[in-house]
Amino acid sequence: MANLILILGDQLSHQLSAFEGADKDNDRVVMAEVHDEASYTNHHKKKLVYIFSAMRHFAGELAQQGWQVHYQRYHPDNREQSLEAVISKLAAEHNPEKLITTECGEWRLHSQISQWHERIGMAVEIRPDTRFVSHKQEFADWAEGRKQLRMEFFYREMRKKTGLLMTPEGKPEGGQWNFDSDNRKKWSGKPPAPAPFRIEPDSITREVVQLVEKHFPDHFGTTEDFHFAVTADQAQAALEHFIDFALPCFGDYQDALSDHEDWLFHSILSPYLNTGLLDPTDVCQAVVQAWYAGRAPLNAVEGFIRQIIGWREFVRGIYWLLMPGYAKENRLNNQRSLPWFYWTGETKMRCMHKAIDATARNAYAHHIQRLMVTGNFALLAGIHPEDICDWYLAVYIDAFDWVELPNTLGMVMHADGGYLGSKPYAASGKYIQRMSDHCQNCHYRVQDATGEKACPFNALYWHFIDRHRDDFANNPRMAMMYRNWDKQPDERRRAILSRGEWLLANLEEL
Ligand code: FAD
Ligand code: DLZ
Repeated sequence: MANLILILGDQLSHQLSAFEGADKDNDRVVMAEVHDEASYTNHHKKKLVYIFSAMRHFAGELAQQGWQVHYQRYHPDNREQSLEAVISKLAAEHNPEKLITTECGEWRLHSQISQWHERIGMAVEIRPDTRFVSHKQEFADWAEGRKQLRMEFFYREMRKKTGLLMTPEGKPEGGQWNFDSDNRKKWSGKPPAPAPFRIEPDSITREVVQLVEKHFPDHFGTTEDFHFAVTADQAQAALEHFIDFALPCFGDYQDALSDHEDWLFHSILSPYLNTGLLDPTDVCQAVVQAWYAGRAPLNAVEGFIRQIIGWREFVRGIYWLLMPGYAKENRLNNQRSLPWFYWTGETKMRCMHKAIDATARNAYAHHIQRLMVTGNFALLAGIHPEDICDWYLAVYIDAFDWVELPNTLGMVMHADGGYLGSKPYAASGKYIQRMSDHCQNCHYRVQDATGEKACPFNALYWHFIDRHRDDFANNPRMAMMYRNWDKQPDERRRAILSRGEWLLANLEEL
Protein backbone atom coordinates (compact mmCIF):
# COMPACT_ATOMS: atom_id res chain seq x y z
CA MET A 1 0.00 0.00 0.00
CA ALA A 2 1.18 3.53 -0.70
CA ASN A 3 -0.54 5.98 1.66
CA LEU A 4 -3.21 6.15 4.31
CA ILE A 5 -5.57 9.11 3.92
CA LEU A 6 -7.32 10.04 7.18
CA ILE A 7 -10.68 11.79 6.84
CA LEU A 8 -12.16 13.22 10.03
CA GLY A 9 -15.83 13.48 10.91
CA ASP A 10 -15.97 17.16 9.90
CA GLN A 11 -14.01 16.73 6.66
CA LEU A 12 -16.71 15.22 4.47
CA SER A 13 -15.79 17.04 1.24
CA HIS A 14 -14.74 15.30 -1.95
CA GLN A 15 -12.53 18.32 -2.73
CA LEU A 16 -10.61 17.99 0.57
CA SER A 17 -6.89 18.72 0.21
CA ALA A 18 -6.04 15.25 1.59
CA PHE A 19 -7.45 13.68 -1.60
CA GLU A 20 -5.28 15.75 -3.95
CA GLY A 21 -3.03 13.56 -6.08
CA ALA A 22 -4.20 10.41 -4.32
CA ASP A 23 -4.18 7.04 -6.04
CA LYS A 24 -7.46 5.15 -5.76
CA ASP A 25 -5.80 1.84 -6.62
CA ASN A 26 -3.14 1.96 -3.94
CA ASP A 27 -4.03 4.47 -1.24
CA ARG A 28 -6.50 3.65 1.48
CA VAL A 29 -8.95 6.12 2.99
CA VAL A 30 -9.43 5.75 6.75
CA MET A 31 -12.50 6.90 8.63
CA ALA A 32 -13.31 5.88 12.17
CA GLU A 33 -16.09 6.37 14.68
CA VAL A 34 -14.17 6.33 17.94
CA HIS A 35 -15.02 6.70 21.59
CA ASP A 36 -12.47 9.46 22.24
CA GLU A 37 -14.03 11.78 19.65
CA ALA A 38 -17.58 10.88 20.61
CA SER A 39 -17.03 11.60 24.28
CA TYR A 40 -14.55 14.48 24.71
CA THR A 41 -17.63 16.50 25.58
CA ASN A 42 -21.24 15.61 26.34
CA HIS A 43 -22.19 15.85 22.63
CA HIS A 44 -25.91 16.21 21.99
CA LYS A 45 -27.37 12.89 20.83
CA LYS A 46 -28.48 14.46 17.54
CA LYS A 47 -24.93 15.71 16.93
CA LEU A 48 -23.62 12.16 17.35
CA VAL A 49 -26.30 10.82 15.00
CA TYR A 50 -25.50 13.54 12.48
CA ILE A 51 -21.72 13.01 12.51
CA PHE A 52 -21.82 9.20 12.39
CA SER A 53 -24.55 9.07 9.75
CA ALA A 54 -22.91 11.72 7.55
CA MET A 55 -19.56 9.87 7.92
CA ARG A 56 -21.17 6.57 6.89
CA HIS A 57 -22.89 8.15 3.88
CA PHE A 58 -19.64 9.83 2.82
CA ALA A 59 -17.68 6.57 3.15
CA GLY A 60 -20.35 4.89 1.00
CA GLU A 61 -19.93 7.56 -1.70
CA LEU A 62 -16.15 7.11 -1.64
CA ALA A 63 -16.48 3.34 -2.00
CA GLN A 64 -18.86 3.83 -4.93
CA GLN A 65 -16.28 6.08 -6.58
CA GLY A 66 -13.77 3.25 -6.35
CA TRP A 67 -11.81 4.24 -3.24
CA GLN A 68 -10.62 1.57 -0.83
CA VAL A 69 -12.10 2.68 2.46
CA HIS A 70 -11.24 1.34 5.90
CA TYR A 71 -14.26 2.37 7.98
CA GLN A 72 -14.51 1.59 11.69
CA ARG A 73 -18.05 1.65 13.07
CA TYR A 74 -18.49 2.63 16.69
CA HIS A 75 -18.72 -0.16 19.23
CA PRO A 76 -17.77 0.16 22.90
CA ASP A 77 -15.81 -3.12 22.63
CA ASN A 78 -13.64 -1.98 19.71
CA ARG A 79 -9.98 -2.30 20.69
CA GLU A 80 -9.14 0.99 18.98
CA GLN A 81 -10.99 3.78 20.76
CA SER A 82 -8.98 6.73 19.46
CA LEU A 83 -7.97 7.91 16.00
CA GLU A 84 -4.34 7.40 16.97
CA ALA A 85 -5.00 3.77 17.88
CA VAL A 86 -6.79 3.17 14.57
CA ILE A 87 -3.94 4.68 12.56
CA SER A 88 -1.28 2.85 14.60
CA LYS A 89 -2.95 -0.47 13.94
CA LEU A 90 -3.27 0.18 10.19
CA ALA A 91 0.31 1.44 10.02
CA ALA A 92 1.54 -1.77 11.66
CA GLU A 93 -0.59 -3.95 9.38
CA HIS A 94 0.12 -2.25 6.04
CA ASN A 95 3.38 -0.38 6.47
CA PRO A 96 2.23 2.61 4.39
CA GLU A 97 4.62 5.18 3.00
CA LYS A 98 2.91 7.97 4.94
CA LEU A 99 -0.30 9.24 6.44
CA ILE A 100 -1.93 12.16 4.62
CA THR A 101 -4.51 14.29 6.36
CA THR A 102 -6.01 17.77 6.11
CA GLU A 103 -5.33 19.92 9.17
CA CYS A 104 -8.00 19.37 11.73
CA GLY A 105 -10.30 22.07 13.03
CA GLU A 106 -9.50 22.01 16.70
CA TRP A 107 -6.44 22.44 18.80
CA ARG A 108 -7.01 19.35 20.98
CA LEU A 109 -6.85 16.89 18.10
CA HIS A 110 -4.45 18.99 16.03
CA SER A 111 -1.82 18.82 18.77
CA GLN A 112 -2.26 15.02 18.96
CA ILE A 113 -1.95 14.54 15.20
CA SER A 114 1.12 16.78 15.10
CA GLN A 115 2.89 14.24 17.33
CA TRP A 116 1.87 11.11 15.44
CA HIS A 117 5.02 10.97 13.32
CA GLU A 118 6.92 10.34 16.56
CA ARG A 119 4.32 8.43 18.50
CA ILE A 120 3.36 6.09 15.66
CA GLY A 121 6.71 6.23 13.90
CA MET A 122 5.52 7.06 10.40
CA ALA A 123 5.66 10.06 8.11
CA VAL A 124 2.62 12.31 8.50
CA GLU A 125 1.75 14.96 5.92
CA ILE A 126 -0.70 17.57 7.21
CA ARG A 127 -2.17 19.66 4.40
CA PRO A 128 -3.89 23.03 4.74
CA ASP A 129 -7.67 23.13 4.94
CA THR A 130 -8.66 24.97 1.77
CA ARG A 131 -12.38 25.03 2.62
CA PHE A 132 -12.17 28.59 3.98
CA VAL A 133 -11.99 31.93 2.19
CA SER A 134 -9.04 33.13 4.24
CA HIS A 135 -5.87 31.20 5.09
CA LYS A 136 -4.51 31.17 8.62
CA GLN A 137 -1.39 33.12 7.63
CA GLU A 138 -3.45 35.68 5.70
CA PHE A 139 -5.48 36.34 8.84
CA ALA A 140 -2.37 36.52 11.00
CA ASP A 141 -0.87 39.08 8.58
CA TRP A 142 -4.05 41.15 8.69
CA ALA A 143 -4.16 41.00 12.51
CA GLU A 144 -0.49 41.86 12.95
CA GLY A 145 0.02 45.03 14.97
CA ARG A 146 -3.71 45.57 15.75
CA LYS A 147 -4.51 45.79 19.46
CA GLN A 148 -8.14 44.93 18.89
CA LEU A 149 -9.61 43.18 15.89
CA ARG A 150 -12.83 44.34 14.28
CA MET A 151 -14.81 41.95 12.15
CA GLU A 152 -16.21 44.71 9.93
CA PHE A 153 -12.80 45.63 8.49
CA PHE A 154 -11.79 42.03 7.95
CA TYR A 155 -15.16 41.39 6.29
CA ARG A 156 -14.53 44.19 3.79
CA GLU A 157 -11.24 42.51 2.84
CA MET A 158 -13.11 39.25 2.29
CA ARG A 159 -15.71 41.01 0.12
CA LYS A 160 -12.90 42.39 -2.03
CA LYS A 161 -11.12 39.04 -2.13
CA THR A 162 -14.20 37.04 -3.18
CA GLY A 163 -15.84 39.76 -5.27
CA LEU A 164 -19.13 38.89 -3.55
CA LEU A 165 -21.62 41.79 -3.79
CA MET A 166 -18.99 44.02 -5.39
CA THR A 167 -19.58 46.21 -8.42
CA PRO A 168 -17.23 45.96 -11.41
CA GLU A 169 -15.70 49.24 -10.14
CA GLY A 170 -14.75 47.56 -6.85
CA LYS A 171 -17.45 49.26 -4.75
CA PRO A 172 -19.92 47.47 -2.47
CA GLU A 173 -23.29 46.80 -4.12
CA GLY A 174 -25.96 49.20 -2.87
CA GLY A 175 -23.31 51.76 -1.91
CA GLN A 176 -22.83 50.37 1.60
CA TRP A 177 -20.78 47.54 3.07
CA ASN A 178 -23.27 46.72 5.78
CA PHE A 179 -27.07 46.93 6.06
CA ASP A 180 -27.25 45.83 9.68
CA SER A 181 -29.37 48.76 10.77
CA ASP A 182 -32.21 47.41 8.54
CA ASN A 183 -31.99 44.01 10.22
CA ARG A 184 -33.47 44.55 13.67
CA LYS A 185 -37.21 43.96 13.33
CA LYS A 186 -39.29 42.27 15.96
CA TRP A 187 -41.29 39.38 14.49
CA SER A 188 -44.98 39.37 15.32
CA GLY A 189 -45.91 36.12 13.54
CA LYS A 190 -46.22 37.62 10.07
CA PRO A 191 -45.05 36.72 7.51
CA PRO A 192 -45.22 33.13 8.76
CA ALA A 193 -41.85 31.45 9.28
CA PRO A 194 -41.22 28.62 6.80
CA ALA A 195 -41.20 25.02 7.98
CA PRO A 196 -37.59 23.86 8.37
CA PHE A 197 -36.12 21.66 5.67
CA ARG A 198 -36.56 17.96 6.51
CA ILE A 199 -34.96 14.74 5.40
CA GLU A 200 -36.63 11.60 6.70
CA PRO A 201 -33.99 9.27 8.19
CA ASP A 202 -32.97 6.41 5.87
CA SER A 203 -31.87 2.97 7.07
CA ILE A 204 -28.30 4.18 7.75
CA THR A 205 -29.48 7.05 9.92
CA ARG A 206 -32.04 4.86 11.69
CA GLU A 207 -29.31 2.36 12.56
CA VAL A 208 -27.14 5.17 13.95
CA VAL A 209 -30.06 6.48 16.00
CA GLN A 210 -30.32 3.04 17.64
CA LEU A 211 -26.57 2.97 18.22
CA VAL A 212 -26.61 6.38 19.91
CA GLU A 213 -29.64 5.45 22.02
CA LYS A 214 -27.93 2.27 23.14
CA HIS A 215 -24.39 3.48 23.77
CA PHE A 216 -24.81 7.17 24.64
CA PRO A 217 -28.01 7.16 26.74
CA ASP A 218 -26.71 9.77 29.18
CA HIS A 219 -25.70 12.33 26.60
CA PHE A 220 -27.66 15.58 26.38
CA GLY A 221 -30.80 15.95 24.27
CA THR A 222 -32.82 13.53 22.23
CA THR A 223 -32.55 11.65 18.92
CA GLU A 224 -36.30 12.02 18.41
CA ASP A 225 -37.44 13.61 15.16
CA PHE A 226 -33.96 13.67 13.60
CA HIS A 227 -34.42 15.36 10.25
CA PHE A 228 -31.06 16.88 9.27
CA ALA A 229 -29.48 16.29 5.87
CA VAL A 230 -26.63 13.76 5.96
CA THR A 231 -25.23 13.95 2.42
CA ALA A 232 -23.93 16.77 0.24
CA ASP A 233 -26.89 16.42 -2.16
CA GLN A 234 -29.34 16.70 0.71
CA ALA A 235 -27.45 19.68 2.15
CA GLN A 236 -27.65 21.33 -1.29
CA ALA A 237 -31.42 20.82 -1.17
CA ALA A 238 -31.42 22.44 2.29
CA LEU A 239 -29.61 25.45 0.81
CA GLU A 240 -32.19 25.73 -1.98
CA HIS A 241 -35.00 25.47 0.58
CA PHE A 242 -33.45 28.33 2.53
CA ILE A 243 -33.08 30.52 -0.56
CA ASP A 244 -36.67 29.83 -1.67
CA PHE A 245 -38.44 30.22 1.66
CA ALA A 246 -36.40 32.00 4.33
CA LEU A 247 -33.76 34.19 2.69
CA PRO A 248 -36.14 36.99 1.65
CA CYS A 249 -36.92 37.67 5.34
CA PHE A 250 -33.53 36.61 6.78
CA GLY A 251 -32.28 40.18 7.16
CA ASP A 252 -35.43 41.75 8.56
CA TYR A 253 -35.84 39.16 11.34
CA GLN A 254 -32.22 38.17 11.88
CA ASP A 255 -32.26 39.53 15.44
CA ALA A 256 -35.78 38.43 16.37
CA LEU A 257 -36.73 35.95 19.10
CA SER A 258 -40.02 34.07 19.23
CA ASP A 259 -41.90 32.23 21.94
CA HIS A 260 -43.37 29.70 19.51
CA GLU A 261 -41.03 29.37 16.50
CA ASP A 262 -37.71 27.58 16.87
CA TRP A 263 -36.05 28.34 13.55
CA LEU A 264 -37.55 31.62 12.28
CA PHE A 265 -35.84 32.68 9.02
CA HIS A 266 -32.40 31.26 9.75
CA SER A 267 -30.69 29.01 7.24
CA ILE A 268 -29.83 26.02 9.50
CA LEU A 269 -26.82 25.45 7.25
CA SER A 270 -24.08 25.59 9.92
CA PRO A 271 -23.84 21.80 10.44
CA TYR A 272 -23.31 21.28 6.71
CA LEU A 273 -20.82 24.11 6.36
CA ASN A 274 -18.83 22.92 9.36
CA THR A 275 -18.59 19.29 8.28
CA GLY A 276 -17.87 19.92 4.60
CA LEU A 277 -21.21 18.95 3.07
CA LEU A 278 -21.49 22.53 1.81
CA ASP A 279 -18.74 24.88 0.71
CA PRO A 280 -18.98 28.42 2.18
CA THR A 281 -18.09 30.22 -1.05
CA ASP A 282 -20.60 28.17 -3.09
CA VAL A 283 -23.28 28.94 -0.50
CA CYS A 284 -22.55 32.68 -0.64
CA GLN A 285 -22.49 32.68 -4.43
CA ALA A 286 -25.89 30.96 -4.57
CA VAL A 287 -27.31 33.51 -2.14
CA VAL A 288 -25.84 36.46 -4.06
CA GLN A 289 -27.28 35.03 -7.29
CA ALA A 290 -30.70 35.12 -5.62
CA TRP A 291 -30.26 38.89 -5.20
CA TYR A 292 -29.16 39.40 -8.81
CA ALA A 293 -32.25 37.40 -9.85
CA GLY A 294 -34.51 39.64 -7.74
CA ARG A 295 -35.47 36.81 -5.39
CA ALA A 296 -34.22 38.39 -2.17
CA PRO A 297 -33.50 41.92 -0.94
CA LEU A 298 -29.99 43.28 -0.48
CA ASN A 299 -30.24 43.65 3.31
CA ALA A 300 -30.96 39.91 3.59
CA VAL A 301 -28.25 38.82 1.17
CA GLU A 302 -25.57 41.13 2.54
CA GLY A 303 -26.52 40.20 6.14
CA PHE A 304 -26.23 36.52 5.28
CA ILE A 305 -22.89 36.57 3.49
CA ARG A 306 -21.47 38.77 6.27
CA GLN A 307 -22.12 35.92 8.70
CA ILE A 308 -20.16 33.50 6.53
CA ILE A 309 -17.29 35.40 4.91
CA GLY A 310 -17.23 37.83 7.83
CA TRP A 311 -17.96 36.29 11.23
CA ARG A 312 -17.22 32.67 10.39
CA GLU A 313 -13.85 33.40 8.85
CA PHE A 314 -13.02 36.01 11.50
CA VAL A 315 -13.60 33.69 14.47
CA ARG A 316 -11.58 30.94 12.82
CA GLY A 317 -8.71 33.36 12.27
CA ILE A 318 -8.78 34.40 15.93
CA TYR A 319 -8.91 30.79 17.11
CA TRP A 320 -5.78 29.74 15.24
CA LEU A 321 -3.99 32.98 16.01
CA LEU A 322 -4.46 32.71 19.77
CA MET A 323 -4.72 29.04 20.66
CA PRO A 324 -3.94 27.29 22.93
CA GLY A 325 -3.78 30.21 25.40
CA TYR A 326 -7.12 31.63 24.24
CA ALA A 327 -9.11 28.80 25.85
CA LYS A 328 -7.79 29.77 29.29
CA GLU A 329 -8.68 33.48 29.12
CA ASN A 330 -10.92 34.80 31.90
CA ARG A 331 -10.31 38.55 31.98
CA LEU A 332 -13.51 39.32 33.89
CA ASN A 333 -12.39 36.79 36.50
CA ASN A 334 -15.67 34.88 36.53
CA GLN A 335 -15.85 32.01 39.01
CA ARG A 336 -19.48 30.83 39.19
CA SER A 337 -20.50 27.37 38.02
CA LEU A 338 -23.03 26.87 35.27
CA PRO A 339 -26.52 26.56 36.78
CA TRP A 340 -27.97 23.10 36.37
CA PHE A 341 -31.00 24.46 34.46
CA TYR A 342 -28.75 24.88 31.41
CA TRP A 343 -29.02 21.07 31.13
CA THR A 344 -32.68 20.67 32.09
CA GLY A 345 -34.36 23.86 30.87
CA GLU A 346 -36.14 23.98 34.22
CA THR A 347 -36.18 27.68 34.93
CA LYS A 348 -39.01 30.16 35.35
CA MET A 349 -37.25 32.59 33.01
CA ARG A 350 -39.32 32.06 29.87
CA CYS A 351 -36.67 33.12 27.35
CA MET A 352 -34.07 30.84 28.94
CA HIS A 353 -36.50 27.93 29.18
CA LYS A 354 -37.47 28.34 25.52
CA ALA A 355 -33.87 28.57 24.27
CA ILE A 356 -32.69 25.58 26.32
CA ASP A 357 -35.76 23.50 25.51
CA ALA A 358 -35.24 24.12 21.75
CA THR A 359 -31.57 23.25 22.19
CA ALA A 360 -32.41 19.93 23.86
CA ARG A 361 -35.00 19.00 21.20
CA ASN A 362 -33.18 20.25 18.10
CA ALA A 363 -29.44 20.49 18.92
CA TYR A 364 -30.00 23.97 17.49
CA ALA A 365 -30.83 27.45 18.70
CA HIS A 366 -30.46 30.46 16.48
CA HIS A 367 -27.78 33.08 16.94
CA ILE A 368 -29.79 35.54 19.00
CA GLN A 369 -30.87 32.85 21.45
CA ARG A 370 -27.22 31.82 21.84
CA LEU A 371 -25.94 35.39 22.12
CA MET A 372 -28.62 37.41 23.85
CA VAL A 373 -30.40 34.80 25.97
CA THR A 374 -28.24 31.90 27.21
CA GLY A 375 -25.03 33.80 26.49
CA ASN A 376 -26.17 37.09 27.96
CA PHE A 377 -27.35 35.34 31.12
CA ALA A 378 -23.99 33.59 31.55
CA LEU A 379 -22.17 36.90 31.08
CA LEU A 380 -24.37 38.77 33.58
CA ALA A 381 -24.21 35.91 36.09
CA GLY A 382 -20.41 35.73 35.92
CA ILE A 383 -20.23 32.08 34.87
CA HIS A 384 -16.72 30.66 34.51
CA PRO A 385 -15.84 30.75 30.78
CA GLU A 386 -14.72 27.11 30.75
CA ASP A 387 -18.11 25.97 32.05
CA ILE A 388 -20.15 27.90 29.54
CA CYS A 389 -17.78 27.09 26.65
CA ASP A 390 -18.10 23.41 27.40
CA TRP A 391 -21.89 23.72 27.40
CA TYR A 392 -21.95 25.37 23.96
CA LEU A 393 -19.49 22.81 22.60
CA ALA A 394 -21.72 19.99 23.77
CA VAL A 395 -25.23 21.05 22.95
CA TYR A 396 -25.21 22.26 19.32
CA ILE A 397 -25.04 20.14 16.21
CA ASP A 398 -22.71 22.68 14.57
CA ALA A 399 -20.33 22.96 17.53
CA PHE A 400 -16.63 22.56 16.83
CA ASP A 401 -14.02 24.20 18.99
CA TRP A 402 -12.66 26.58 16.31
CA VAL A 403 -16.02 28.30 15.91
CA GLU A 404 -17.64 27.71 19.29
CA LEU A 405 -14.77 28.96 21.45
CA PRO A 406 -14.27 32.47 20.03
CA ASN A 407 -18.02 33.00 19.87
CA THR A 408 -18.51 32.00 23.49
CA LEU A 409 -15.32 33.10 25.17
CA GLY A 410 -14.82 36.24 23.07
CA MET A 411 -18.17 37.43 21.75
CA VAL A 412 -20.39 36.36 24.65
CA MET A 413 -18.19 36.31 27.74
CA HIS A 414 -15.78 39.12 26.80
CA ALA A 415 -13.19 36.91 28.51
CA ASP A 416 -10.48 37.96 26.04
CA GLY A 417 -10.60 41.56 27.24
CA GLY A 418 -12.33 42.82 24.10
CA TYR A 419 -9.92 41.46 21.50
CA LEU A 420 -12.81 40.04 19.44
CA GLY A 421 -15.59 42.49 20.27
CA SER A 422 -15.48 46.14 21.19
CA LYS A 423 -18.06 45.86 23.98
CA PRO A 424 -19.83 43.09 25.86
CA TYR A 425 -23.26 42.10 24.53
CA ALA A 426 -24.75 42.66 27.99
CA ALA A 427 -28.46 43.49 27.98
CA SER A 428 -31.30 43.75 30.44
CA GLY A 429 -34.77 42.25 30.10
CA LYS A 430 -35.78 45.28 28.07
CA TYR A 431 -33.81 44.00 25.08
CA ILE A 432 -35.51 40.62 25.24
CA GLN A 433 -38.89 42.32 25.54
CA ARG A 434 -38.12 44.53 22.53
CA MET A 435 -37.05 41.63 20.30
CA SER A 436 -39.47 38.90 21.40
CA ASP A 437 -42.85 37.90 22.77
CA HIS A 438 -41.34 35.82 25.60
CA CYS A 439 -41.93 38.32 28.38
CA GLN A 440 -45.72 38.24 28.14
CA ASN A 441 -45.62 34.51 29.01
CA CYS A 442 -42.99 34.79 31.72
CA HIS A 443 -43.31 34.21 35.46
CA TYR A 444 -41.15 37.30 35.97
CA ARG A 445 -42.09 40.93 35.36
CA VAL A 446 -39.82 42.50 32.77
CA GLN A 447 -40.74 46.03 33.83
CA ASP A 448 -39.36 45.44 37.35
CA ALA A 449 -35.76 45.36 38.56
CA THR A 450 -36.50 44.75 42.24
CA GLY A 451 -38.94 42.53 44.06
CA GLU A 452 -39.37 38.77 44.02
CA LYS A 453 -40.95 38.65 40.59
CA ALA A 454 -38.63 41.14 38.91
CA CYS A 455 -37.00 39.84 35.71
CA PRO A 456 -33.57 38.50 36.80
CA PHE A 457 -31.92 39.96 33.70
CA ASN A 458 -32.61 43.49 35.00
CA ALA A 459 -30.85 43.47 38.37
CA LEU A 460 -28.14 41.16 37.01
CA TYR A 461 -27.51 43.63 34.20
CA TRP A 462 -27.04 46.58 36.56
CA HIS A 463 -25.00 44.47 38.94
CA PHE A 464 -22.73 43.54 36.01
CA ILE A 465 -22.39 47.19 35.00
CA ASP A 466 -21.62 48.19 38.57
CA ARG A 467 -19.15 45.42 39.41
CA HIS A 468 -17.21 45.89 36.16
CA ARG A 469 -16.89 49.67 36.34
CA ASP A 470 -13.10 49.42 36.19
CA ASP A 471 -13.29 47.23 33.10
CA PHE A 472 -15.80 49.25 31.07
CA ALA A 473 -16.38 52.80 32.37
CA ASN A 474 -13.77 54.19 29.96
CA ASN A 475 -15.19 52.36 26.98
CA PRO A 476 -16.98 55.04 24.90
CA ARG A 477 -19.56 52.45 23.77
CA MET A 478 -20.51 51.84 27.42
CA ALA A 479 -20.51 55.45 28.58
CA MET A 480 -24.27 55.86 28.27
CA MET A 481 -24.96 52.80 30.49
CA TYR A 482 -22.74 54.27 33.20
CA ARG A 483 -24.46 57.65 32.91
CA ASN A 484 -27.88 55.96 33.23
CA TRP A 485 -26.75 53.94 36.21
CA ASP A 486 -25.07 56.85 37.96
CA LYS A 487 -28.10 59.08 37.71
CA GLN A 488 -30.33 56.58 39.55
CA PRO A 489 -31.11 57.61 43.16
CA ASP A 490 -28.77 55.92 45.67
CA GLU A 491 -31.61 54.07 47.33
CA ARG A 492 -32.74 52.54 44.04
CA ARG A 493 -29.21 51.53 43.13
CA ARG A 494 -28.81 49.88 46.53
CA ALA A 495 -32.07 47.99 46.10
CA ILE A 496 -31.10 46.79 42.61
CA LEU A 497 -27.63 45.71 43.74
CA SER A 498 -29.11 43.87 46.68
CA ARG A 499 -31.53 42.03 44.36
CA GLY A 500 -28.52 41.31 42.10
CA GLU A 501 -26.58 39.86 45.04
CA TRP A 502 -29.51 37.64 45.96
CA LEU A 503 -29.85 36.42 42.37
CA LEU A 504 -26.16 35.62 42.10
CA ALA A 505 -26.32 33.65 45.33
CA ASN A 506 -29.43 31.78 44.24
CA LEU A 507 -28.96 31.12 40.53
CA GLU A 508 -30.24 27.55 40.84
CA GLU A 509 -33.58 28.86 42.14
CA LEU A 510 -34.43 30.95 39.10
P1 FAD B 1 -27.69 31.71 10.11
O1 FAD B 1 -28.25 32.69 11.07
O2 FAD B 1 -28.57 31.27 8.99
O3 FAD B 1 -26.33 32.25 9.57
C1 FAD B 1 -25.72 31.76 8.38
C2 FAD B 1 -24.37 31.16 8.64
O4 FAD B 1 -23.47 32.14 9.05
C3 FAD B 1 -24.31 30.09 9.70
O5 FAD B 1 -24.69 28.84 9.19
C4 FAD B 1 -22.86 30.12 10.12
O6 FAD B 1 -22.08 29.31 9.30
C5 FAD B 1 -22.48 31.56 9.89
N1 FAD B 1 -22.45 32.32 11.14
C6 FAD B 1 -23.39 33.15 11.62
N2 FAD B 1 -22.96 33.74 12.74
C7 FAD B 1 -21.74 33.25 12.99
C8 FAD B 1 -20.80 33.46 14.02
N3 FAD B 1 -21.00 34.32 15.02
N4 FAD B 1 -19.66 32.76 13.98
C9 FAD B 1 -19.41 31.88 12.99
N5 FAD B 1 -20.27 31.65 11.97
C10 FAD B 1 -21.42 32.33 11.98
N6 FAD B 1 -21.68 28.67 15.02
C11 FAD B 1 -21.21 27.47 14.65
O7 FAD B 1 -21.20 27.17 13.45
N7 FAD B 1 -20.76 26.58 15.57
C12 FAD B 1 -20.75 26.86 16.89
O8 FAD B 1 -20.33 26.04 17.69
C13 FAD B 1 -21.24 28.13 17.31
N8 FAD B 1 -21.28 28.46 18.62
C14 FAD B 1 -21.77 29.68 18.99
C15 FAD B 1 -21.77 30.00 20.36
C16 FAD B 1 -22.25 31.24 20.76
C17 FAD B 1 -22.22 31.60 22.21
C18 FAD B 1 -22.72 32.15 19.80
C19 FAD B 1 -23.23 33.48 20.22
C20 FAD B 1 -22.72 31.83 18.47
C21 FAD B 1 -22.25 30.60 18.04
N9 FAD B 1 -22.22 30.25 16.68
C22 FAD B 1 -21.73 29.03 16.31
C23 FAD B 1 -22.61 31.22 15.64
C24 FAD B 1 -24.08 31.16 15.22
O9 FAD B 1 -24.91 31.26 16.33
C25 FAD B 1 -24.39 29.89 14.43
O10 FAD B 1 -23.49 29.77 13.36
C26 FAD B 1 -25.79 29.95 13.83
O11 FAD B 1 -26.74 30.10 14.86
C27 FAD B 1 -26.06 28.68 13.05
O12 FAD B 1 -27.38 28.66 12.60
P2 FAD B 1 -27.75 28.96 11.09
O13 FAD B 1 -26.99 28.06 10.19
O14 FAD B 1 -29.24 28.89 11.00
O15 FAD B 1 -27.21 30.41 10.94
C1 DLZ C 1 -17.34 15.54 16.63
C2 DLZ C 1 -16.86 14.18 16.21
C3 DLZ C 1 -17.47 13.04 16.73
C4 DLZ C 1 -18.63 13.11 17.64
N1 DLZ C 1 -17.03 11.82 16.41
C5 DLZ C 1 -16.02 11.69 15.54
C6 DLZ C 1 -15.50 10.41 15.20
O1 DLZ C 1 -15.92 9.39 15.72
N2 DLZ C 1 -14.50 10.34 14.29
C7 DLZ C 1 -13.96 11.45 13.72
O2 DLZ C 1 -13.08 11.32 12.87
N3 DLZ C 1 -14.39 12.68 14.07
C8 DLZ C 1 -15.41 12.83 14.95
N4 DLZ C 1 -15.84 14.06 15.33
C9 DLZ C 1 -15.08 15.26 14.84
C10 DLZ C 1 -13.78 15.41 15.64
O3 DLZ C 1 -14.02 15.15 17.02
C11 DLZ C 1 -13.16 16.79 15.62
O4 DLZ C 1 -14.06 17.69 16.26
C12 DLZ C 1 -12.91 17.36 14.32
O5 DLZ C 1 -12.36 16.45 13.44
C13 DLZ C 1 -12.04 18.61 14.47
O6 DLZ C 1 -11.76 19.17 13.24
